[in-house]
Formats: sequence, C-alpha cells, structure tokens
Amino acid sequence: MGRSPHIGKSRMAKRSGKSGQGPEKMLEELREIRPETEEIGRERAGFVAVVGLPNAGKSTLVNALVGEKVSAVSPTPQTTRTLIRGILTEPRGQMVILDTPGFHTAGPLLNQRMGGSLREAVEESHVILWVADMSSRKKDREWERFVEFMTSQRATKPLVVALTKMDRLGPSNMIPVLIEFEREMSRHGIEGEIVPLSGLRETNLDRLKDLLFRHLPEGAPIFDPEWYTSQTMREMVREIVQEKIFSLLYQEVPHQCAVLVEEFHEPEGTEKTTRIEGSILVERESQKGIVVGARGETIRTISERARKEIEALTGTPVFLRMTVRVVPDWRDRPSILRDLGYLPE
Ligand SMILES: Nc1nc2c(ncn2[C@@H]2O[C@H](COP(=O)(O)OP(=O)(O)OP(=O)(O)O)[C@@H](O)[C@H]2O)c(=O)[nH]1
Ligand SMILES: [Mg+2]
Repeated sequence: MGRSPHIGKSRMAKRSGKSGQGPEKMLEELREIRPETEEIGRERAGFVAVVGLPNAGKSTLVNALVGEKVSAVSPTPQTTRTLIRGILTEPRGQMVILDTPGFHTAGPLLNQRMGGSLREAVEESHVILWVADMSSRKKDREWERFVEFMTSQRATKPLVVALTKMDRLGPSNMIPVLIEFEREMSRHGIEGEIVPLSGLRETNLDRLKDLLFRHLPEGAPIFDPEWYTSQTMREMVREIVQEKIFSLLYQEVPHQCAVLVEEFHEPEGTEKTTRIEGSILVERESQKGIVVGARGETIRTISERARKEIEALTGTPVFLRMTVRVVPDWRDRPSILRDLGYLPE
C-alpha cells in the first residue's frame, strides 16, 4: 500500500499521455516541472517497451514487475488494446514499463491502431523487452514475425528476451528451449540477453530487473515515485471490466466487446460510495444476448467481479452500472474508438 495509481488529470499525467514524443524530449520537459529531482544523484530512469505475440504473457509480467495490477490479463489473445504504462520505482531508479497489444496490423481500425501503439512504445523506449512463451510450440511463426517487425522498425535499441511461463516446463525441458533460442537469435544476428522466468509465479524477476535497469540512462524519476501507473481511474475501470468480460466469455464474443466508462463520481462530502456508470458495446443483438446472459446472469457476474476489484482500488464502496448497447462496426468508427480511449483525441 502507500503507492497510488494516478487519479485525475494533473499536468504531468497529461504530458505523459502524449504520443509520438521521444524519450529525451519527454524527460527534458518533465525535469522542467520537477527541477528538484535533478539533485538526487546517479539514479536511472527510462522507458521499457514490452513486445511480443498476443497471449505471450506480457501483461502478467508487467504486473509482476510493477508489483501491482496495472494491466488486464486473460486467456484470450488481444486482451491488451492500448499502450499501458506501469511504473516501477526503486532506490536505484525508475522504470516506466510500456505494455503493448503485441503484433497487429491487419483487421478493423482498432487492430491497426493496436499495431500503432506497439510502434509508439518501441520509439519511446530505451530498451526493448521481448516476451516469448517458452511453452509455446509456434516458434517458427513467432520468429518470422518478430524478426520482420524488428527489421521494419529498424530497432537498434538494446534487447532483453524474457522467456516466460517456465513454470509450465520441467527443468530438463527448459535447457533445450534456451539453447534453441540462443541459436536462433545468433542465426538472425539479434543480440540480447535471455532470461527464463515465470511472470505468473514471479520467478527470476530480480535478474530481469537488474538487466533492464542497466540499460536505462541516468536521470531523475519521470513520474511521481508514488505512482504505479499513469492511467486515470476511468482507464483502470475500463481495463478491469474488459478483463472480466474476456475471462468469462473468452470462447464467445470478447473481441466484439468494448467498455465505455461514461460517469465516474468520487464520493463528495458525506457520501461514501464511488458511482460508476458505463456501457458495454457489442456489434450485434445476438452478442448482446450473450453478454447479458439468461435472466441477466452473465452481466451480473461481470459487474460483480469488476466491482470487487474496483473497490479494492478506490478503497470505497462502489456502485457500478453497466448497460449493454449494440453499436454496429464500433471497431471501425474513429469517433467511438476515440471515446473508448483507443484513438488519441
Ligand atoms: N503458466 C503460466 N501462465 C502464464 C504466465 N504468464 C501469463 N500466463 C497466462 O497466459 C495468458 C495470457 O497472459 P497475458 O499476460 O494476458 O498475455 P499478453 O501477452 O498480455 O496477451 P495480450 O494482451 O492478449 O497480447 C493468461 O491466461 C495468463 O494467466 C506464466 O508465467 N505461467
Ligand atoms: Mg496483454
């Protein structure tokens, strides 16, 4: 406890939310706001872009590194739709970890935008953290797509590879996978340290943190050390509700659903309850039926699970009302993607 997500819209958070701004410029501007931190000494501070295929375990690892839940996790590929910033502050410095939606370019506007977030993160970062699922057998396709991406981005930044989900393999199965990765990397001329770990079990994270900190430039903290994410409460609520939908309906409609948080009222005066209202968008009537469920059972479960998590976040009782609305083709409509926070304003 003691650390907090960012709440409200301070000057710092707004600046950090700007996209397309290089790390040097951003650091320079933020130092102007917090000149006192220049005096602190030889701390390091910088950005880490987390890249990889959908479902590799990126968000699980980001949450484990930050030590707080900042990014939604589910068994469904494409759970993360936008760039999520998690913040890890230690005496040795501050690491801003950019969780990305993985590799996407084709499909509706939403998916193209997801690919854009990934490129932005790589541009912003000082070091790239490639997360690959150690237990996955789709190595060839993964390699092909990753190498293609790295080449298209002309990424010349330091690379660290996290081979995650090592808890799924026994020690004897792990060695051949490690050897294979090393061999493949050198075959493609890719340089970078490899760390086997488990995001879920939080194994071997210290080694990864040491490597990542070593690649960051010297500098003062970028964000208030108390913060663990630059997301607003509304964005956190969107991610939490979205995660519950993905986790519950992963075999049915997740990609056609989106969460729009319309009202977020913190308690004022003698009030005790945070009131949140919003919509779950779906593309067709039949999908609405699935999200609502028989006698409203499914939407009740989603809301109940989300409410508990939001209460832990706000530290207040929460009233949460989500209405399911049919909005055809929302994934291709810029105005709606903007309202959802998936396109810049
Ligand atoms: N056993 C095991 N499962 C893991 C580990 N890390 C992630 N998972 C599981 O893998 C699934 C995907 O995890 P996410 O963290 O959402 O993966 P992601 O790469 O962020 O996925 P997208 O946002 O969809 O691209 C979830 O069911 C996780 O519980 C791990 O270290 N071990
Ligand atoms: Mg994710």
